[in-house]
Amino acid sequence: MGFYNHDFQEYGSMAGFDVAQTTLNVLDEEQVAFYEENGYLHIPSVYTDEEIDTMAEELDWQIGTWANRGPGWSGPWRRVYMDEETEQQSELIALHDLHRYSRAWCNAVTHPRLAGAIADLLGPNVELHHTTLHAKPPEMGHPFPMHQDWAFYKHEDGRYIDCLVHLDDTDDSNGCIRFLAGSHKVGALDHIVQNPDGTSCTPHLPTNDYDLENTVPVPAKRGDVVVFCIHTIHGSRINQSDRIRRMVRIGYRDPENVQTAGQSAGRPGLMVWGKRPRSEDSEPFPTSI
Ligand SMILES: O=C(O)CCC(=O)C(=O)O
Repeated sequence: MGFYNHDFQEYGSMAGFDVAQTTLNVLDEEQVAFYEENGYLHIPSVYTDEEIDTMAEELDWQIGTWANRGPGWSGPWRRVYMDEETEQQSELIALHDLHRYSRAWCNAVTHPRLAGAIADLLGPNVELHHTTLHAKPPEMGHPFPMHQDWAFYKHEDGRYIDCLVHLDDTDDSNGCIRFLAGSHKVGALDHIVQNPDGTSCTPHLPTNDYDLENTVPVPAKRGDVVVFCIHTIHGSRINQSDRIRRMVRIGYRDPENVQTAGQSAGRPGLMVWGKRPRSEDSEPFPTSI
């Protein structure tokens, strides 16, 4: 029986996941140790073929109906990564909060195999923070400069994990994700947020100091998820293949890791594993937001 007919707790119990246990739920100790050492982890086959087919179908509907298609991230890095002609033609298809647009994506963000794996890395309590689509169109699909996701949604500490859900097989030819292994250990870094003329640009790390050549490519299959710490430095190359490369990022945090700025700030998320602890000064959510 598929998980689409059940809420995650019910399905989690049926599928043998104990949402309250303190031992590992989905990952093994070697996987946890790899994440702790490198700041990223490739988790194969998180979604079944049937699940990913439904997610891909509804994603294509979201792309056709709601997503934005544009030049993507701004900044001086563009002319380092792309020649003039490519830079003018390169595009990114993006959309935030896919779980608010269709059911398959609501099910995807609460899937017990993913939520259980994140609990293995974060601790017993896991809160959904956001989802973001990054689709790279064929041939000149948008590359990503080296950066930490912390620069986009600043949190007090490293108890935050981003998950890249793969809707297509990836390798370097279509712009797979690449990481600077172990870079999460340096913590949050200042990013470039201004063009030379003083206007603002998308946060990124200096291209002279951070080179994609020094990163580890992590090719993955459709249905796999690659997870990484909010402080892990990463980027990706242009999509030079003849097919679109679709990837969706899901951000999860420990609910006690306070957000200080950026995307989705101040917005409470769904608890996908465990419980939201109450501190002495916290109040129940108001009904006006
Ligand atoms: O989609 C990609 O290739 C990279 C995405 C990325 O850097 C991010 O989501 O932070």
